[in-house]
Amino acid sequence: MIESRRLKRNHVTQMWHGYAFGANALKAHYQLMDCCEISYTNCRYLGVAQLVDLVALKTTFDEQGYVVVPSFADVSRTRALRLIAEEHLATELAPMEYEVDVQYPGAPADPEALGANTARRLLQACSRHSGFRDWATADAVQQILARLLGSEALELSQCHHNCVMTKQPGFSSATLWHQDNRYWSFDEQNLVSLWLALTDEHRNNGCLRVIPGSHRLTLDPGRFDAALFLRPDLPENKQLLKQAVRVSLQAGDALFFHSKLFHAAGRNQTDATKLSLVFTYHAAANRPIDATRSARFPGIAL
Ligand SMILES: O=C(O)CCC(=O)C(=O)O
Repeated sequence: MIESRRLKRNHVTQMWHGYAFGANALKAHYQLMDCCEISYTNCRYLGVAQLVDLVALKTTFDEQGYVVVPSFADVSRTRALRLIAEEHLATELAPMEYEVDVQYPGAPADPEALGANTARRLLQACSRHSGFRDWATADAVQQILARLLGSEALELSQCHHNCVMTKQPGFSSATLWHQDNRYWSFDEQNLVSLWLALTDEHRNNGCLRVIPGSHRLTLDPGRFDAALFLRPDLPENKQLLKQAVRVSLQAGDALFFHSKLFHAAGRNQTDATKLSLVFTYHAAANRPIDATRSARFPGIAL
């Protein structure tokens, strides 16, 4: 059902969703599109079994600022990554960020408050487990990113994201509308994040909402608050937010999104933990600005 909703939303996405698997599908696809370029990765080692039309994917990404690749990670890879995350959560393996640290709506107010030590993110994913790093640097991931960023030479930033995001039952907070460029200081505002759902993500557990096409907007500084969230009180922002759509994901689905795409997420109102593995990439030629948070750790060259 999720799939059919997506298909209705975007015909271009429909083309490659519809022809995602198998040799017959590939033949059918070529009959439909004789000039497309196919990346076929079927590699058990990587845990990726997916046929992706890179041309259609790039078209969707450029238009919408995001694109979903369903079942990008196969079931066993997704499970393995989820188990690592669950173990690190259970043992509170540092470095971690807690709900009280973010002070987002719904977060406990101070370190003594109930739920203050609820996990929000497992930080430094690439260095906390080789499984995370292998996923983040997998060939299939690189092929898509090279197309989206228009560069073969890529870097994975270790300075933000590079984490497992969690939304825990009970004490999770909401993230207000923002562009990820609030975290980044680079020569160019052109970074792409890869969000892999390790568990299903939907309305009730705080899945992402996005404003399609908003990565092409340039808004006056007055539209934002001091923390660079969109001000909800302004009529022009209210108008913009009417275009928001929910990005429901099933475990194993991957969302690629541009650092200028406006997005937000709600609280987890279920009794199960939501887990998402998130990394951000940029062209190697796009450099972090010295002495900013984006230059704190070296990028990982892909
Ligand atoms: O899951 C969420 O609350 C959204 C997180 C997010 O958008 C971010 O960290 O940039």
